[in-house]
Amino acid sequence: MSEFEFDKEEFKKNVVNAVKSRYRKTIDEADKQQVFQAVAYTVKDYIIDRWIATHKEFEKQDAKTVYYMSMEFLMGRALGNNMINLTCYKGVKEALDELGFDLNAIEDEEPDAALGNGGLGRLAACFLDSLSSLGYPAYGCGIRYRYGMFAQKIVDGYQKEIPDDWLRDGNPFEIKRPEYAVTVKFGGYVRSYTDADYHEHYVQEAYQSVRAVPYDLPVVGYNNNVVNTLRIWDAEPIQQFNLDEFDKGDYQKAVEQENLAKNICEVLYPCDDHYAGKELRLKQQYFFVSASVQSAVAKYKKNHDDIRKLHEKVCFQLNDTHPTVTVAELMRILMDEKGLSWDEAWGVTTKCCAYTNHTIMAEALEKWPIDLFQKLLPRIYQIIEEINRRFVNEVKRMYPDNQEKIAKMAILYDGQVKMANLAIVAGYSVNGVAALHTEILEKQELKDFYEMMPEKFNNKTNGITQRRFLLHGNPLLADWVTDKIGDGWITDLPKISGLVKYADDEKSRKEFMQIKRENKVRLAKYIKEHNDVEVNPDSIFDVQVKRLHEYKRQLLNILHVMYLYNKIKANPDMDFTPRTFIFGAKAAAGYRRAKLTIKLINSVSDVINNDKSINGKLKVVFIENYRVSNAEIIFAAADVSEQISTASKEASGTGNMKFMLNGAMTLGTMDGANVEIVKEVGEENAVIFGLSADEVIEYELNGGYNPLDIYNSDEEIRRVLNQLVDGTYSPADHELFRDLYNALLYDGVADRYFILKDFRSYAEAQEKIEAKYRDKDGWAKSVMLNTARSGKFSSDRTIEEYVRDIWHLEKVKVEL
Ligand code: 26V
Repeated sequence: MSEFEFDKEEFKKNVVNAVKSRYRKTIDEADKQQVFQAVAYTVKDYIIDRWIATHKEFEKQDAKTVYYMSMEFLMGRALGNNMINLTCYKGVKEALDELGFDLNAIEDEEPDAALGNGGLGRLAACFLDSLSSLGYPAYGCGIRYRYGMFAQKIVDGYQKEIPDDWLRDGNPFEIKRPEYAVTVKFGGYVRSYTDADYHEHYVQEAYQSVRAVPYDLPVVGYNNNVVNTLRIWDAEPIQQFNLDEFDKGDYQKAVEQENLAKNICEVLYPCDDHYAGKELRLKQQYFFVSASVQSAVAKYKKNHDDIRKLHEKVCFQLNDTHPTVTVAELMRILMDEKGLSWDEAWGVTTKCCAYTNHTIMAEALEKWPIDLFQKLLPRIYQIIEEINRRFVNEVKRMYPDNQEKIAKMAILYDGQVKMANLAIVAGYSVNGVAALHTEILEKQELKDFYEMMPEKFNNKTNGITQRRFLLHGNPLLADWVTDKIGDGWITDLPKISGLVKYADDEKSRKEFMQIKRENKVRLAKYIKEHNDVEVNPDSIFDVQVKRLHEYKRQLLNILHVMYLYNKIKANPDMDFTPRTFIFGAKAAAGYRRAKLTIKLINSVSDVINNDKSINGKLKVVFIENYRVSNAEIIFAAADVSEQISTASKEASGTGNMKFMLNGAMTLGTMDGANVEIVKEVGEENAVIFGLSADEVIEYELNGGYNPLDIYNSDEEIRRVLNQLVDGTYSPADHELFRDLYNALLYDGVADRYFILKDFRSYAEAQEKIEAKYRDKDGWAKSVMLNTARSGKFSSDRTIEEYVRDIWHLEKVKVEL
C-alpha cells in the first residue's frame, strides 16, 4: 500500500490559515488550544476525502455492515490516533516544530472523549480501530453524552467527581447530520385495530417524542484509506417551543418534550458494577437503539426492496445487554412499519442480532421492573411478551413439568424483564470474552441456555489495538521494534514474535531496558507534575490501573503494601529492591466502599511517602483522573502488571494485554485472559498466585469460608488488619476504615472476594517478582518475551474471529 504523501509545507500553510480564519490571529499569537483546533481541522480535511471514498465503495460493493451497538465508546483523544493511522504523525510533528510548537503539548489540549466507564467501552473503541484497519464496513452506534465520565479530583485523599464538559471548546472531528434525524417515541398506549383484510395493526398513541440527531465521528483505518463511522445520537425537542400546543393549552406537553430531550443525553451513568432500575437509563437505551435501528433499516431500504433479506446486509452486535431492546425494536419496525408477519419478522431478527456477555457478576445483570418497562415502552413490551410466551412454550415442550427451567430462562419472570435472557433467546450468537469466561458461562451462569442451544455459544477472547497502545503510546519502543523486525507488526501483531530471538541478545536487552527506563522517567515527570511526589525511576514500577471494584482487589494490593511497610520498619537494613506502587482508578460515585478504598490508598501513601526513615525504599502513588490519555503513558512505564481479581470474576481484562505489549510482567490470578496470557508467554515469564476459579466457585457454593481462622493464626496479617482500625493511617478518626475491616472479617459473607485467603500466596508472589527483578538479565529477557509473545492479543485477531464466526463481512478496498 502506498504511504500517504504528506506535504509538510502545505500542512503548515493550512494550519496558519486555519488559525487566521477561525481566530483572526497570526500563528505566533495563537494559544495552544487554538493551534490544536487548527491542526485538528487540517487533519480532518485529509480524513474527509477518505471518508467519502469509503462510503462510495461500500455502496458500490453493496457490502454487509456490522452495527456495533454500545452504550459506551471510550475513545480517548482522536488527534494523535488519527495522525498515526493516516501515517502522518511524524510529518505533523516536524511541521509543528518548525512553527514553534511541541506536538505533545498540542495533543494535551484535546479532552478525552470519555464516553465510557472502563473495559467494555474501551473494547468498543479498539474494535472500531481494528474494523477500519482491516477494511470491514462498520458503524459504532451510541450516545453523544453531553457529560462523559466525570473527571476525578483527589481532595484530602478522597475522590471528588467533577463534571466532564468535554464539548466545551467544540469537537473538531464531529459532523452533525440533521438530514438523518429520526423520531423516537416514549410512553402513551397501544391502540390496535383490524383492517378490511383482517390484518391486525398496532399504533402507539398519546406518546411523547424526541428528535434523535446523529453526529458522526470518523474512525480512520491504518494506512488503508478506510474511514468508518462512529455515529452518536443527540436528543432535541421535536419543536423548540410549540406555540400551537401552547395555544391549545397544552403548554405542559411542550415543556415535557423539551425536558425529555434535555435529559436523555445529559450524562453517562458513571457505574459499571451495579444494575439499578433507573428509568432514565432505559430511556437512553431505547433512544439510541431505536434511532440506530431506524437509520440502519432506512439505509438498507435505499438500495434494496426486500426487507426479508435484511440479515444478508446488516448485523447488530449487542455490546452486553444494554442495547438488547434492539431485538424488539427491529421486530416492531418489521411488523408495524414494513408489514411483515410475526414469523417473517422473527426469522429476520434472529438472523440479525448477536450478543456479547461481559460479566458474570450477578449484580450487573440487567433486569427491569415490568411496570416501568411497560409504561415507558408499551409496544416494545407487547412484543417482548409475545417473544416470552412463545419461548416459554418451547421450554415446556422440551422440559415438561420443569418449573425451574422456566424460572431460570423466561424473559419475563418475577415482575421483571430479564435482558440477558432476551438477548440469548433472540440472538443467533452468544459469546464470552475470554476462554475461561466462556467456559464459566456454559458450565455455570448460562448452563440451562447452553444445554438448550449449544450451537449459539462461542468464545471471542478480547484484544487491544497495538496502534494506540504501542505505536502512539510508546513511540520509543515502537521505533525500536520496527528497527529490529520491520513495521509489519503494526497491522499484523503476531509478527512481533520476530523479537523472540533478541531476548537472548545482550545488547538488545540493554536497549529494551533503556527504553523502559526512559518511559519510567516520563511517568515520573508526570507524577511530579500532577502529584508533587518524587519517584525513583530505578525502583520497580508496580502498577494497578483499572476501575475500582471489590472484585478487582485493589484492597489486597494496598494491604500488602502496609505489610511490606511493617517489615521494612521492623528491619530497616533488610535487603529490599525499592518499589513504587502506582494506582489509578475511578470509583462509581455511589460506591462507598470503593471510595473508601481510594481514601485508604491515599492515606497509606501519605504516611509512607513522608517517612524519611525508610529511605525512599517504598513509595505509593495514586494517579488522579485515570483515563485513556494518561493510561498510554502509564502502560509504557510499568514493570509489573497487577491483575489480581478474585478468580472467576474478571471476564477478560484488557489492561493486562496493554501491559504485556509494553513489556511488563503479569502478577496475577488465573482469571479472565490472564490464563491465555500465561499460556502464550510461558509460566516462567509471569507470576501466578491464588485460588483457581474452580476453588472460588466451590467455596461460594458452600457459603464462603471463615477469614477469622486466618486472622487468628497469622500474626502479620492480623497486624495489618488491626492497623485499619487503630489510627495508624487515620490518626484523627480511628473508625474511618472500620467498614473495610468489617467487610474482611465480619460481614454477612465475610471476605467475599477471598482477600485474606489469597494474601499469603500474593505476598509470596511479590517476593518472586522481587527475586526475578534482581536478576537483571533474566528480567530483561522475560519482559522482552512478554512483548514478543503478545501477538494473540491484538483486537485485529479478535475482529477477524467475529467476522469469521458471527458477522461474515467482506473486506473493502478503498483507492483514492
Ligand atoms: C454494567 C452495568 C450495569 C448497570 C449499570 C451500568 C452498567 C454499565 C456497564 C456494565 C457492564 C460492565 C461489564 C464490563 O465492563 N465488563 C468488562 O468488559 C471488559 C471487556 O470485555 C472485560 O475485559 C472486563 O473483564 C469486564 O469486567
